[in-house]
Amino acid sequence: MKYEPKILRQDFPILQQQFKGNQLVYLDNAATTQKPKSVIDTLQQYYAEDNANIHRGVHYLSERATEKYEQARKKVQQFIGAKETQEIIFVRGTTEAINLVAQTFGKKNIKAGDEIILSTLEHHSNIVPWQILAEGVGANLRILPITDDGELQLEQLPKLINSKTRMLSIGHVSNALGTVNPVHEIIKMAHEHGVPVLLDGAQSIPHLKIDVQAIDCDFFAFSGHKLFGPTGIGVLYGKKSLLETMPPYQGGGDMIREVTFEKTTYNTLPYKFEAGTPNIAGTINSLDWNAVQHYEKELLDYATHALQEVPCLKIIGQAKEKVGVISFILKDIHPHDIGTILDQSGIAIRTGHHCTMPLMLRLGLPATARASFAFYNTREEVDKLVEGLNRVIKLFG
Ligand code: 7TS
Repeated sequence: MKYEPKILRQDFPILQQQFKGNQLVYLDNAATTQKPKSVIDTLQQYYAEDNANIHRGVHYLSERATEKYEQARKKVQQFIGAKETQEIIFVRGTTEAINLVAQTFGKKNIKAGDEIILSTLEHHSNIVPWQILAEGVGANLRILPITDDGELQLEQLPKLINSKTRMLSIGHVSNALGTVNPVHEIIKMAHEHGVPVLLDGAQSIPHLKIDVQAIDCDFFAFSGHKLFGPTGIGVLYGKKSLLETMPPYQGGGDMIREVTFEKTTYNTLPYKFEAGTPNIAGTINSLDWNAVQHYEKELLDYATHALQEVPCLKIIGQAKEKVGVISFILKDIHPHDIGTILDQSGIAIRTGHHCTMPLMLRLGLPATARASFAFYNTREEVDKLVEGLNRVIKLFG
């Protein structure tokens, strides 16, 4: 069947809107994706017909809500190729997932003088939780550097891994540059030294088919809202053998087996890590998302060529393997000015440091403009972006 983004996008009500007299061109999908009607309807239906707390009531509604919540866990398990549902922990998003691992696995296993490897490409969400941990226990961060094209310097990794390395936490795809990292090789190298690997999958899950068993990562974190779902829901995948050894993250309802003032015993996986009432409605959504990688690659190639034709535009991040993102600068025009002028024509991009300040420092840039794509974007939208950028150039002479 032919891939028809123009038909697919009809399922996304927000994309039908006009802004300031122009059809919305939404190119900020790395920040958050838009939601199809099926997701919006499921949320509405949940609160209108199914709402009850889970794992608690004996009544019909509670049982039904629990069933839907657990069905969602099963869907996620299948979606990312995990071995068991017990390995799927619902959290608020990527940020919470990484903090959970740092504060539980990290606190238990990382001691003074130990080392944690990150890379220059990381989002702040995959830096600061490790920094907080490292400051607390006296551990050190080691940083895998990048090339000027925005690729990891993989050959440096063997020099960074040593007997003090306790964790390697790395983004699968860079949100700022779109670089796809060679995670198979990285994980193989880390495992040869007995080092566990957390993959920040926030930007890979919307673009690549994920199979956590094939990748063999020890933890994988992602956010629902970057995958056409609601905000406030995300997933931490962890290998069961590791999750079982980890202490709980937050204390509260649902995560316990028995509580007395003297001692509390904890629930089994995955509930041990799901304290309190979660975002139940957020989990219950269709994830029947067939791979659209071919179309997205074509669109990214089209956009890359089109943007290269814009006078004085420089694409930042020229990795051989990229998905979803084009960062760029335009002469000495400040990216915020580019974004503001494009916005007047209904074109939404992101400008700034993209929560990757260490990467911007490495690139010697305060900020970039970033267009980021989803499967519903079209070549016509890319053309409008190019027209918009030409208007920016005219305005700024
Ligand atoms: N990791 C990566 C690689 C990300 O791109 C983001 C969000 C996060 C973690 C945090 O995800 P959250 O859902 O927990 O907030 N990235 C962006 C972005 O590129 N623009 O806005 C948010």
